Amino acid sequence: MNKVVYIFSHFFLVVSVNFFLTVRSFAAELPSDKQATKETVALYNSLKKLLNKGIMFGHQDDLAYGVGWKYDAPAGSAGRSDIKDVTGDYPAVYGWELGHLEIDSPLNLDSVPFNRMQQLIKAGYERGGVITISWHLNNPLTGKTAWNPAEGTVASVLPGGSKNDLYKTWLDKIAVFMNGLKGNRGEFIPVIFRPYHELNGNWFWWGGKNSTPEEFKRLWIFTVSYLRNEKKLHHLLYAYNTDRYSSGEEYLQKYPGDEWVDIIGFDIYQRNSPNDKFITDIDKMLSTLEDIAKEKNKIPALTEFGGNLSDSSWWTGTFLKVLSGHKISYVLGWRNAGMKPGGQFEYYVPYKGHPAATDFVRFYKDEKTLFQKDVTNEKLYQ
Ligand code: BMA
Repeated sequence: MNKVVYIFSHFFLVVSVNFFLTVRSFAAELPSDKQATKETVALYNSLKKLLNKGIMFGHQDDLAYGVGWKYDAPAGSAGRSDIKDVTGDYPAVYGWELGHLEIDSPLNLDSVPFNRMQQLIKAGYERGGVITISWHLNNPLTGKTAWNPAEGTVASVLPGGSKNDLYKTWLDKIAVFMNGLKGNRGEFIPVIFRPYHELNGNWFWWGGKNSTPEEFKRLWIFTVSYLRNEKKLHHLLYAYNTDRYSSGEEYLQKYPGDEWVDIIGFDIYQRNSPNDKFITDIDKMLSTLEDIAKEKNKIPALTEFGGNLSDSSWWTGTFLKVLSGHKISYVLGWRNAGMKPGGQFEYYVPYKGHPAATDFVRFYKDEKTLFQKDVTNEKLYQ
């Protein structure tokens, strides 16, 4: 009798373990935040799935302004965009920036009103697009800009440092902003948060020689765990990103660990380098990034770029040429600021009438690139 009970319970155990494993293999994979909201988990899995389909195109501040215009969409319209002016479609990814939120300014460092930004984020999300947010936060030690690499800044914001309390109040403001991002059903809008970008460059107070790997990792982990565990934000995916780099070791030198990162990327600006040199450089970096992403089960992306706008066939002749050999989630063109107060003319994607606009339309029509209409069809949040 005992033997029968034993065999029966053993059989039951084997069946239930198998059942559990089967269910688990069909279930969605979780991002680094194990308590991420339903929509955030869906986005994370959609981004992974989409790697086999194409590369999403993104643009910073796309709905806020472009070359020669600012918030001039007629009330109730879908909103203006340089990308839409040229292609008839919006980008798939919308980049936004929180610099100066920490000092209670109503405008960000590029003069975008934060309340307007929240509305525009919602508009992009409701169309099925992806939201990513960077943060050029001021130097908390000196009160100067993000580009003020004063010695000792990173140590000062870590626990035990003189600016840790101040830094926590800045994160509290980030949390308030993020909590204000809600869709039509009251759900939180998932965000790819990209703080401390270009982390191997020396120009920001957190980057390059301005922090040791240990300090940077502690800064990253403190930030993510404060937002995740203290502020209970569960609609964020985190993007770790460098500037140009020359090896996988360099890329990972300040990597905080898999439990604090979802997306891995780098930023690149072609500036004056010739197209073939740019192709060789970016090709190598993308391959290394894809290898690291596979090994760590993360999502690779080109988190910011600027190309050669004076070449009217750059989009297909150079950029698409190199992208077509890679599987990355998205590329984010930097902002079309137009004429800046200091007299510098800054833009990174063609606007209506620009000599590269025709080629950009070819780039848009290529199967490999995904814009708003493509991702709306993909229902990334379901
Ligand atoms: C830089 C430039 C600046 C801007 C900053 C933060 O690359 O575009 O004009 O203030 O990014 O967005």
